[in-house]
Amino acid sequence: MHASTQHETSEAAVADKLAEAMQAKAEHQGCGTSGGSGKASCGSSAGQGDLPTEIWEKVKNHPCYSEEAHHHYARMHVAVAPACNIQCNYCNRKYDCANESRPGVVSEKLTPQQAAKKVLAVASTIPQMTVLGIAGPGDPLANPEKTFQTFELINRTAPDIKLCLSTNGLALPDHVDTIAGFNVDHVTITINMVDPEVGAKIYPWVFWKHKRYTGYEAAKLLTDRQMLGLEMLTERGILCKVNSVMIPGINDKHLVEVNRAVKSRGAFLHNIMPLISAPEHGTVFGLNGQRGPTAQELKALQDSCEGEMNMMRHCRQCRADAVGLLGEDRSAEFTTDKIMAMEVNYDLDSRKAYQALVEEERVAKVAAKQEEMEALAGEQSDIKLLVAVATKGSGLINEHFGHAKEFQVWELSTGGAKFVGHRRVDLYCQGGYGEEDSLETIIRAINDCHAVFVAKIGGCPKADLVKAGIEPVDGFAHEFIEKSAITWFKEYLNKVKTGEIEHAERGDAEIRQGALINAA
Ligand code: CLF
Ligand code: SF4
Repeated sequence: MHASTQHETSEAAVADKLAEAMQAKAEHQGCGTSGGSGKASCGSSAGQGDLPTEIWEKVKNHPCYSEEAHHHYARMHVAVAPACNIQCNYCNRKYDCANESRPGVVSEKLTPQQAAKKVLAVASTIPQMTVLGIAGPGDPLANPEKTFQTFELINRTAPDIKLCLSTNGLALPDHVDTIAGFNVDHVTITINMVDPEVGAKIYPWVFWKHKRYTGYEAAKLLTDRQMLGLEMLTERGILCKVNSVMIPGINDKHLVEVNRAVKSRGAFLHNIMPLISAPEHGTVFGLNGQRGPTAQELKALQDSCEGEMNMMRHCRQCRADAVGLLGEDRSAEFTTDKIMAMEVNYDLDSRKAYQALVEEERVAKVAAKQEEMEALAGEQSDIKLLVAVATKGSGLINEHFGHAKEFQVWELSTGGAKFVGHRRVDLYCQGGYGEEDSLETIIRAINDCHAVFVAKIGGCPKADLVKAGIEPVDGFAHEFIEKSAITWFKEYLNKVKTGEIEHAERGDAEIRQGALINAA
């Protein structure tokens, strides 16, 4: 499908859904939308798990802080913060901050006023956009005036939108009170080390109070400020996520210690991201051949930290002007030229009505999963395997194999289906034809999976997938992912039990490193 056709289709779908939602709202008595805070009051507890209610209220519509929410709710970034106060060896300052973006991406910089207009434009077009983040293209707290002016404008004009901030932490302790004053509930700090000896291999310098520090001294200053900032935020009840870039041979083993240190200071979520490094990014690590981790190395580290605290596995390392669900990129629809020419109709009631529908979808998804889990209850098996899923969101298997720009990866066991990551791939279907080269890279990207669930797939890629030992599954098109995966897994276990198939472990998979310009 051409990009424009796809866009028109999704806009039509939003319009239809919105019309339905408004109708439902008119008929529905119990879904109040009143309340001074302007936040939707018709939330469900789908996905709450054992989270305390006050925390759940903060994370339930935040696509980064709740894995379950990321299938349904979108975020946007505004690129108002160009300057940075440190240097990371995985960053080239020609591009966006690599602590919350993939290397090699350049965002369109905005003034706070342009940013506010853009937020209203996106909020009117994408009613499931619930979070505004400032994540670069440099460090938001190295640009405090622009960052806080933007927050002030958004608080005034779009009070239902949650504010989110991502920082390297150097300037954080100086701004904690201001952050709390703007009701920012979510702050991310990128913490790659708690040992300055390790830090000296990652950060050549930091710039603080008009002075440049280098080596051990720079890393010591940075880690002390990061820990202090984290403590100050958690004392104030602000939810903190810690991002860490996994750099094999430099901090991979050390990140377990980082995990313990941030957990003990009250961090809510730890997001261990792979280093993405290639010579064309022009970074120190890219040029000196520093490799990123494989998919299995990343997953093993995330698994080993999981007993300690919540691990984020659905991060897309998105750009400083990202718009849309995680994994989709609609930033091209909202360039400065386009938003300045747009008529903005920010309507809180229709946003809430749409979100009420989303909540119904979430409840239905959880109920379907529950039914299937009951069917799995008597099963005894040590088998644990991965499957890949092509999805456009909403927790559904609703993407064609050839149109998928990424595959979600789910781990299946008798304990159920668990989201464990995603793999970005090159489009297989380009201009109506399948690309053999991209099929090979797709197979390498999901090589650790036993099956791939898709809404539709052609004969050629099907045959090649089977040859590679990956079962293409298209019998659950437009059904819920978790329920379908559990149903398939139950059948798989039966086949193993009856001897129809033999279970075998799969090999490792690749995390895509190159061709990042224009990536979401
Ligand atoms: Fe943006 Fe970050 Fe807020 Fe999310 S992103 S500032 S917490 S709203 Fe999310 Fe993007 Fe990963 Fe960041 S997927 S890079 S974790
Ligand atoms: Fe680059 Fe971000 Fe590091 Fe600054 S904090 S050097 S922008 S990766």
